[in-house]
Amino acid sequence: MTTPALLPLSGRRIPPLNLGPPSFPHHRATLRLSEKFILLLILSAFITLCFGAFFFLPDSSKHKRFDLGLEDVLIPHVDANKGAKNPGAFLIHGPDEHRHREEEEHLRNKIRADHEKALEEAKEKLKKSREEIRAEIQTEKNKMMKHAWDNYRIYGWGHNELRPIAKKGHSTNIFGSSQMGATIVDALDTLYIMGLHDEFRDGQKWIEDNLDFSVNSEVSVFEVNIRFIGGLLAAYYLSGEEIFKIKAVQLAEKLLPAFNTPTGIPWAMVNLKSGVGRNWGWASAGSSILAEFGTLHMEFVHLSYLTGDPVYYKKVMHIRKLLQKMERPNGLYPNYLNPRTGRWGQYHTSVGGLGDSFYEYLLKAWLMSDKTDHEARKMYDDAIEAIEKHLIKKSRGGLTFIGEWKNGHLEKKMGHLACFAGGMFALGADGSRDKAGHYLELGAEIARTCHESYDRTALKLGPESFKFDGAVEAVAVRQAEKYYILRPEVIETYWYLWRFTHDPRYRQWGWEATLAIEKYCRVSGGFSGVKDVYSSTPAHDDVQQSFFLAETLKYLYLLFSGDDLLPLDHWVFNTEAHPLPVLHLANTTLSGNPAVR
Ligand code: DMJ
Repeated sequence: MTTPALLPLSGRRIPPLNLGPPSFPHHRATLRLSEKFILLLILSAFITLCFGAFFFLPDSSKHKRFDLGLEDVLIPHVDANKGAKNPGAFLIHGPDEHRHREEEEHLRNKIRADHEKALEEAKEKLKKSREEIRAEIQTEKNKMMKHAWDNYRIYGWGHNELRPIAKKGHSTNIFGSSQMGATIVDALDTLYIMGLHDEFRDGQKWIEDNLDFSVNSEVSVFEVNIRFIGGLLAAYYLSGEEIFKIKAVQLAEKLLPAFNTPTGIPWAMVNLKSGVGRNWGWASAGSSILAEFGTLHMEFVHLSYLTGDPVYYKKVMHIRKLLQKMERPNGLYPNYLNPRTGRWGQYHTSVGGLGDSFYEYLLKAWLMSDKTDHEARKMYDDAIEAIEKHLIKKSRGGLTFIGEWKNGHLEKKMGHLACFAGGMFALGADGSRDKAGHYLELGAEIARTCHESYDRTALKLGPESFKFDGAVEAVAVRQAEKYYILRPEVIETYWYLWRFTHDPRYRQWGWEATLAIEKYCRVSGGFSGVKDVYSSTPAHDDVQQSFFLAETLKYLYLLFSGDDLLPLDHWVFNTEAHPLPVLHLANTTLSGNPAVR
């Protein structure tokens, strides 16, 4: 296969942070905003020191006051036996006077020495090259990622996830029964973006040597698509390493049998070896889930683009056409669709779990097509209009929330997952039917509500789900909804809002979340979720989710980086935060172009 014209390939070498294809704006030669900020900090530290010196070094007016005999009153003398509270301790008695002056002299010398040392350090810092300063900033910014990755590397290598307290591997049924290194694949692009190139190469080596999809293992089609195919494609586009594309295509071939249903709506799960598919036992009337079969488009379009094989594109377009033909109660898409009968299951609509990324992918299909996929944009606009009409409300206290629609009734409950919608509304504002300002505002309101859900807890971390019920606002009520599992959605929304508004509150809120994660989720073996965000002494759940490395830490990093890092007019993030480039498909037909890219 030839190399896609889109890519800046450089053989086996991982190129520096030149993240875009040749037509993309290159990394600026000048210092980024954050670096300028650090330089400014150093400079202001220097100035502060000078002021400090001015105020703290011996000053003659004080000596004059001593001469006037006021020193007894002005300088408290702490008697080790009696303590400063003893009124007598303020008096300096004759025999102590000499010792007191010696102590003062000693203190002055110390301040002077400290001052000179700090001054030297500041001077040294200013002597450093731009590259050295940049490297130091990088180290500070990716410390959390290093901690998460290094511990996974030590205790969970090759397993899907990590138990950071038990210090061993972990997995759930979404990844099947095999060790597929989900954390490695999910984390690759974050490592690359953060400049952790040794770690990236380490991950790449594991993938080359170990990642094998011919295993008798039943996996979630959706999860494997967003984390593995999305992760591999992003790693390929960023690094240009062919191995990632090869693995992504191998895996996609293994997922194709899931589409062998009477309607072409895929099963939720498929056995990678036998190709046998089935749905989750808990899903209404044997249905497939909207957010699962509706979150394949981005990756599958890229697969057809990269391989020249239309099969992937056709599968996802078939799903879209089928959905377009279906009647929608109140204009809303229910979360459940039976892949045998093609009928809706329970009439439950949500922008949180079960529905969320379906809406996200309609918008992103349009963005990814360089805004030419008008069909996707219209489906998004229509869906959001119905959602706004039926699901979005304001609480008594003035918080905008997205409820869940169940059989004609609005449940005033919002999931942490639904918090991603703040970012989605902001991202979709441009291109909306004359309502750009409205959607940006709506995105900001959702961000505020989700921030409140964090702020109203003991840990300053958000619960899995929160209610709006009478006096209860943005607070979890049931014990089973009080956990935080290192999810990214709120930070994701802060980042999009920051990119579009540059309102400092989003960095402030992101910083609050960072401190809370550091304080309550960091353990010696990595990062863990917590079971109750309202308890000031929370128990850990002992799971370091792969999406923490793929999404949460990446969004935080981007929130504190310049806008020229992965600009949004060139990159579209899949629902697991894996960046895929905008496709300029002017003369390309994905549905059957034999050209191999
Ligand atoms: C991620 O795997 C993806 O963001 C998905 O769309 C739903 N949420 C989880 C993390 O919370």
